[in-house]
Amino acid sequence: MRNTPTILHLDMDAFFASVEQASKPSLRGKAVIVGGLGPRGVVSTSSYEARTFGVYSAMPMAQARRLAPNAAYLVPRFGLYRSISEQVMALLRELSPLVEPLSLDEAFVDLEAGGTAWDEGSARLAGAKLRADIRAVTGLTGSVGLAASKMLAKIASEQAKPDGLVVIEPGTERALLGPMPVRTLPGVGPATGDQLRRAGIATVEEIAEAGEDELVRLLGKAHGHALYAMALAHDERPVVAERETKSVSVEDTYDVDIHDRVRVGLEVQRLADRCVRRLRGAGLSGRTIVLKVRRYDFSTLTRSETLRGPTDDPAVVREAAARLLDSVDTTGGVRLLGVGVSGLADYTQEDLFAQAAGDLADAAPEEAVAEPVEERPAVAERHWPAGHDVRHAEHGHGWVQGSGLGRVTVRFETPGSEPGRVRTFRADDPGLEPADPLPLVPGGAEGGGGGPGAGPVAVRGSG
Ligand code: DCP
Ligand code: MG
Repeated sequence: MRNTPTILHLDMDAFFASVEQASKPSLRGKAVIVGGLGPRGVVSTSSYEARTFGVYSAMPMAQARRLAPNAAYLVPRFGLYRSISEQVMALLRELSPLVEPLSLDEAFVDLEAGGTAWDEGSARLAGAKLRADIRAVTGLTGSVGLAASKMLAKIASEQAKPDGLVVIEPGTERALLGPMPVRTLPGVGPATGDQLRRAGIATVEEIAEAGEDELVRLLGKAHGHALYAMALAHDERPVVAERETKSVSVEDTYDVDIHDRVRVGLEVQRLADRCVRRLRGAGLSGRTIVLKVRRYDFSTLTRSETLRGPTDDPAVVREAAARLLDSVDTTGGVRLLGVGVSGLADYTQEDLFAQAAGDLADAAPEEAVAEPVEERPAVAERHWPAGHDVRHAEHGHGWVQGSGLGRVTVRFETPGSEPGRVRTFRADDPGLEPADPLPLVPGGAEGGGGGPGAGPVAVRGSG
């Protein structure tokens, strides 16, 4: 392991919500919640103001509405988030060829490999300059962690949140990690956390004290060995430059074969949820759901189902995986299960259209994507998803604050303006049309598109 804090981890603060606040002056400093607004929607993220009400990622939207009834509720605009993400990743690539994105808003950078930093002082400067550049180009804040390993760099950026920079000096890692809960370590999810707790191990220090043999006994060879090394702050994983993602999948091997069919079903649901979290984290959706089953005798089966359109909806992936499981005989016992999604697509405006139409038609959003045939009339009609940009012939650029009962309420403001006024129109008002997002920093978007609020942001088109 190197002995300089030259691995950088960047994580943007409340990413989707911060983009919405930068885009909509009236929402700055306010509770903003982004996610699926349909009956089974979940929270993608919440602004820090909304977090004070206890609203967090992955919470059911209905619960969020109870906790924060006065927050602004918006549907995600993935095209916009992706274009901002590309600006941020471009700044990272100026620092080093070794940039490893983990999701739209998160990446590791090996500063030493880029010749950008060689000791603590130069690393600190590079981190501070990066944060300033991100703010100048995107108007957003990101938190930076610097350490001698990926694990510690990620812990550092978590400590830096929001809007900060933390350096973990080499040599101090073990003292820092010791009192932290075991869940801090990569690879420790709720299940492993429970298992360790039952063995009386709650902190990283207690893992180190338990010793490697005990860990291997508890968690199996590979996991136990890896976790023990992490607890001693040994993390040699290199920063790996971006590769094209072909599929997203997760799998679990069980120490004891699972025989109970109900339990197998529950594990598949859990894996489906985990897979979707990863998919969403990467800003992707996919059409083909894959189930992998390794049986007691090591025979391995894969089954797949292709939907009509890409999805990132946990309910859709769960249901498809359950259907696939129906066709697999598991009576002898199962030693490994996996769920994957392939046929990946970037989120497109069309996806959002379908989803929003589903919301308006008061149906579960996934039905608009996964159900066979049957055109919904609402898709052809005009609809106005909450948070999307519009332009009015007379009043100019604004965004949809709400719609329903044949009306649409628009707030007229732009990223560079003062908070704007609200007006209500008929949903079929001929002067009103959907618009592309404007650059968050007036004139700051790449391509230098003229004066304040000039051209629309380049949103990557559908594939
Ligand atoms: N995301 C999502 N569903 C989740 C988790 C995240 O759609 N269950 C999306 C929305 C987030 C983005 O991914 O804005 C980045 O995820 P982070 O975990 O980095 O969360 P935030 O950036 O929102 O907040 P933080 O400041 O804690 O990083
Ligand atoms: Mg983030």
